[in-house]
Amino acid sequence: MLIHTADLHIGAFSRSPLSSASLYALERIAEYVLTEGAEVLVIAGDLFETPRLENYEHITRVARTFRRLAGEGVPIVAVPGSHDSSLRGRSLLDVFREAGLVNVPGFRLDQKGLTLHPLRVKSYVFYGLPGLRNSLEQTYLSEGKVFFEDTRDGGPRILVAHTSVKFAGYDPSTYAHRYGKISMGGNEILGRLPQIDYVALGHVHIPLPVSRRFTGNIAYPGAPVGRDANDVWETLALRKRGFNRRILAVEPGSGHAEVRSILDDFGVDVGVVRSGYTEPDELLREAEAVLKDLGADYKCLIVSLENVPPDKRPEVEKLFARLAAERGVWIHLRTRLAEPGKLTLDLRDELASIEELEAEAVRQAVEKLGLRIDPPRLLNLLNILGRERSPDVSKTVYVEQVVSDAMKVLEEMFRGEK
Ligand SMILES: [Mn+2]
Repeated sequence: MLIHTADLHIGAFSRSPLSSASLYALERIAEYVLTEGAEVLVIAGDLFETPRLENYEHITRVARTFRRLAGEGVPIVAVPGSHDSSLRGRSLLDVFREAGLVNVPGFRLDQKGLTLHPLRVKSYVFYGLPGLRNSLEQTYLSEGKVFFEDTRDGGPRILVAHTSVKFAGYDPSTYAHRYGKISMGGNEILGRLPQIDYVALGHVHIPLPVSRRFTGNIAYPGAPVGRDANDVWETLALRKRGFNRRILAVEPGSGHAEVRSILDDFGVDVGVVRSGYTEPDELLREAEAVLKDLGADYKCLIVSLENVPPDKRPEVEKLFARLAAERGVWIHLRTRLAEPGKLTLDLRDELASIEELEAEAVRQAVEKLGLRIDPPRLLNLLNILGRERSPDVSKTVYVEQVVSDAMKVLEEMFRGEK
């Protein structure tokens, strides 16, 4: 039996109370591996949030967990994900592979395509499809350029794949903003594979299929914790449906597998405050009332506020930032501003040029909306987004240039360089 997980994203939620939640999840998964008597732990990509992690305490805890499993005779098979992959072997996963703590099935990338090498671990034969930058692995798949090097080894064949596929009523194209633009059929991929008994997927953070037990040959376990507010929100949605985050216990048969969900909260509890804007004391009382009922180690609060007067938004942000810091809670604040349509500007006639007029309008809008942005920088961003394409520039080049220029400005804004 295998335990199948993916998308731990260790290193995500950095500098927040949630930053060690995925580590705790990994340690809990290791417990399950041992108590369930699994032969192999499969991690289908995105073990780490980035190829390089700087938090040595986190790296040490990962090493300790891996060594514990190794000591108990349980190997780990992992593939690089879109987040932690580095084709030149410069990722943290490569360090663990070199140390003998993780098995990574090999692959070769050349003009012919992507060739996957078999790797025998215990009674299984593993192939690994890495998640590549810009979902390049999907291009190889859809063009039929993924090849499986054959092996004489017997035993169930497992493909560990970090990619986006369509199956079980799930269409990744509707989640394109999160998982990349290309969608393709799961059966389409499976039809091309040499006899594969189970495809252990990673990349999509919601569990698919959402079933406690099923017979099948492909599944996303989903992320145990996730990496951002969308994932925390989905954790809440799953629980409302009587489900939860999970890992999979997989017993491969011939051409299919018996799969069982092991549901767990992984130490994360999520609460929601929905409210119209009121006085800060009242908002705090509402938040405290929800916090009081959160039981787990990692407390998450999603605060959704309507009708926030624009000039009050900085104050509300500070209020919840302080609460988060004081109470060791991860808080995600969504604010909807009150009557944004009523923004009126007072532009004097004597402004000589369009440039002066624009600058003054942006200055007033920033002030009235309570934005913490340097007006010239916002104007610069607006100009980039409104840039026209000249006929001698291709659409692709134009879009890439606009996005790249806008990202530069946005990065400066988020770094707080006013
Ligand atoms: Mn992921």
